[in-house]
Amino acid sequence: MALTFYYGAGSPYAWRVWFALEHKAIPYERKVLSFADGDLKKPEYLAVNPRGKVPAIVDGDVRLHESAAIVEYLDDAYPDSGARLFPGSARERALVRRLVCEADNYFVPPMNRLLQRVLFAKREEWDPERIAAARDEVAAELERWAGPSEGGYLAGPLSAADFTLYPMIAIALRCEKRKPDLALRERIPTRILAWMARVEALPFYAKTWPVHWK
Ligand SMILES: N[C@@H](CCC(=O)N[C@@H](CS)C(=O)NCC(=O)O)C(=O)O
Repeated sequence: MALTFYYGAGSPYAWRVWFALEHKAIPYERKVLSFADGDLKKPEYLAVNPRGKVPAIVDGDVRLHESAAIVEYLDDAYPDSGARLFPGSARERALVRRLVCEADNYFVPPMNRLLQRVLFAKREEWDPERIAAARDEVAAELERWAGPSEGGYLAGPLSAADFTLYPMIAIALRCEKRKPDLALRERIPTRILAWMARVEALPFYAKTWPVHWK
């Protein structure tokens, strides 16, 4: 039986897992949950993920939530399928893990502040100073990222690091769609924009783009 992937459109964490499943060429059935309809808090989903968040997977008798753990599981459970999410030597794999930790620990907090202040706030409650401060924090964090290395991606070859950071930047940029004068894109280092273009050229990229962002 194919692995079941519980997904919510626009979730950068669910997007990470979708990228990983595609990269690993693992057969899966994707179940789309609706935030608006409260699907994530329904008993049938809470039985899968008691935290009521996406993503989650069910693979045989394995139930797993937390995107970083899912991505690690996919690489461990399907070592011979598709390409590795944590490729290379111990040292190279450690770099992938470090970048995943950095994205989750250091990019997410300012990203969340920006989302809260723009995407999830009513326009009439927008506070330009607090929005600009969050945008500056996101931009400052991206200045710390080296961008693509020799293999063309964040840790060299394409890896879990790319699949983690890309959706986070994409949702931050989504704020600019709602607030065109946000001026975030112009603050993103060109090396990061060049790396994003490489991710956007991946064959499975288009199908993973959140449907309501089209
Ligand atoms: N640390 C979790 C974060 C998951 C998460 O926060 N998902 C959000 C969507 S981006 C969610 O499901 N929120 C619904 C809620 O909290 O009610 C992961 O990496 O999977």
